[in-house]
Amino acid sequence: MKIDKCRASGSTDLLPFLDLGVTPLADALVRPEDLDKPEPRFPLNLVFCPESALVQITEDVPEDQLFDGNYLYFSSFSDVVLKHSREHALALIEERKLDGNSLVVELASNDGYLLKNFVEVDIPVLGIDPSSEPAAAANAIDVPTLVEFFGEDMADRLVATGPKADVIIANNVFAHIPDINDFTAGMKTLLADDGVIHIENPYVRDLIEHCEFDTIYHEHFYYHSCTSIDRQMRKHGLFLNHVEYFPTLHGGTLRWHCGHNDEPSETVREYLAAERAAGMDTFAYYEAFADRVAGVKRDLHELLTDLRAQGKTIAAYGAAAKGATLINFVGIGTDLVDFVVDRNTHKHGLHMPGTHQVVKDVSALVDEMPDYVLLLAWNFKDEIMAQQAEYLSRGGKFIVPVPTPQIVE
Ligand code: DWN
Repeated sequence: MKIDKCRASGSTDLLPFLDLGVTPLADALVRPEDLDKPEPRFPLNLVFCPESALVQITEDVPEDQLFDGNYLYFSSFSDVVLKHSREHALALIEERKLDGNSLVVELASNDGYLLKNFVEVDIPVLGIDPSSEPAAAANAIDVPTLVEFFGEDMADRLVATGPKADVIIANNVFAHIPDINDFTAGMKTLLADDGVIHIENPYVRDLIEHCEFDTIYHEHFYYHSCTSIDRQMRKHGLFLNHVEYFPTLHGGTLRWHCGHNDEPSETVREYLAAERAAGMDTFAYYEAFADRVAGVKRDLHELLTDLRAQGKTIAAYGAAAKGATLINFVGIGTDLVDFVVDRNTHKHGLHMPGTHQVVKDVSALVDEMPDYVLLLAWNFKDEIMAQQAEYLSRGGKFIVPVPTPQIVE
């Protein structure tokens, strides 16, 4: 269903600036027996709202279609993410003096990849995630997880029967919720008076400046800036108080620290001033993006077509959601890329949405030695190229698609 007003501000002044076509759901890998069936497809367009300063997609895909029983994203398949998460947990334990009387709640807690670090030192936690398979994996490692979509109603039920949260962690979820106001109101209700909320999401500035258009897909409703976060928090009596930047995580990620009290650190003033200076609170900053995306699409398709014309073989690495956006928007079918490899065993034997390359174990790279591998999970380039040293030593080459297609050896 197409929105006619901003999901955050309610404004009808929505300014379109990117159209990625009508695409299948990025995490909806296809089972072999379903290859001949039509896949649900939805328009994938971006608009900017001057009132909320929020970039967002125009299509509301029902949440249960996005994060239902066959949502196969497991955070624990990345060593980088596991290390980043452990460091985050240890810093929180130290800074907030967390102990057996504390409560840490993670919204979209996936497979327990983060909360397990608190469980290990007997700090009470609660995971909340609507996707049953990752939640089952979390419960299997003693991370108590409720399989539900979080919102104000759930927050009311939780505080009626238990303590408020000293820490709320919302990593890669504040972009994923169709009703951002209900979700924010729920955090306001659930947070203890002196508690802290840590929200982590890719930074829209990196998306634009590094042309990371493939990170746009239907489960990412929003593409946040410090300005949009600051405005959204204030709307609900919360305040943005600190900003941390992780330039190599998911293509550039910010961690926003929020709370009930308005006590901003210098980082907040610096980021808001830099975004104002760059014009990120205006449409002008976004309107030329589509031309750059079209350039990457043209250059990448030409590169792959030329390599195939030379008789080269090409595979891809990472059955990632961003990979689905890239191969569908650029038009990378099995005529160009034969198969995709991925460490996530839950994805093996399934097929990429729309283009239907089969997903194999990463061992297929050394076994079959394709001449080139399109790195769909480019955000883990260093981790993956180190892991695939054998493939590289035998002459294999990677192609990194963004910000501009590059062959790396
Ligand atoms: O917001 C989201 C981000 C954080 O993760 C979710 N909505 C969905 C998901 O997006 P994605 O699938 O584009 O994320 P990743 O983490 O970039 O996907 C990487 C893919 O590559 C996964 O399928 C796992 C795989 N992988 C691998 O095969 N070998 C990852 C690493 C690090 C590896 O070494």
